[in-house]
Amino acid sequence: MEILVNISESLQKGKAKDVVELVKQAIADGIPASKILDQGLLDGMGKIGVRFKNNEVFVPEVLIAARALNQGTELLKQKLLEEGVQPIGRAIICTVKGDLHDIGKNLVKMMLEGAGFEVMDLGIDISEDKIVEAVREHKPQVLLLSALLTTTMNEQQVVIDALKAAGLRDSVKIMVGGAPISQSFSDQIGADAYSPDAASAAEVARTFVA
Ligand code: B1M
Repeated sequence: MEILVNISESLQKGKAKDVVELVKQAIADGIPASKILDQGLLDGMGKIGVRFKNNEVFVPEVLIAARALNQGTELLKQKLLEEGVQPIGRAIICTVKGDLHDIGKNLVKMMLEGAGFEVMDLGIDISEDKIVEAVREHKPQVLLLSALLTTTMNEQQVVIDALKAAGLRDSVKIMVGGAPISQSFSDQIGADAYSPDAASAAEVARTFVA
């Protein structure tokens, strides 16, 4: 449907106003909200994710596209509830204790939302105790930990140990990422997956709820 292609393309260009107008038009045309979401907004965000991964677009373009995505989904929320559309899964994300970097984490969050997850963002500088509590209370399928400093990357291990001690380790898939993190570090600390960038994080998270 042409209007869905236009939504996707406007989103990729970061044209939030056009996205809003087109989404309103699509709703008025009687297109189901789930279709507008999947074939319009999420299609656009998915394509931006691929181009970001290939270094064809950069952080500002992703942030602008994500703003357009948010404005579009805001219009669809009520309709989606009425149609009974469920998120594909629940994820918790944060930057670990002692670390204030959140640009990468926010990108990962946006990609996860773009992939259809309900994402709870605990924020930055989050202690293992708070993470354990959040996992206990909200029972996510996926927990994503971001660390940007060599001095805070070991906090990811601390979180995994705390989840083990709380008997919650096997209740959640743990993904780690951030500039100093590698596959071998992820293996060493017993995480379930490492992702080098936001787009692949969303792809891997999807496999955990498939
Ligand atoms: Co700081 N900082 N910083 N910093 N900072 C770095 C990380 C650093 C490499 C700069 C440098 O020295 N060259 C260096 C770390 C050195 C090291 O540990 N080896 C550093 C330092 C030293 C510091 C301070 C200690 C500086 C000081 O005060 N002396 C201090 C620490 C504060 C703290 O956290 N306690 C500090 C502070 C800051 C600012 C507050 C000023 C600011 C952060 C603002 C913010 O985030 N709101 C800042 C910034 C901006 C940077 C740089 C310049 C940029 C980081 C960034 O946002 N990149 C950074 C240098 C650099 O990377 N060029 C630097 C863009 C972002 C999209 O990439 O976060 O890597 P990134 O995320 C990627 C992937 O890593 C991945 O996906 C993202 C997108 O694809 N990813 C995940 C990230 N999290 C993931 C989680 C996942 C999966 C993938 O879950 C599974």
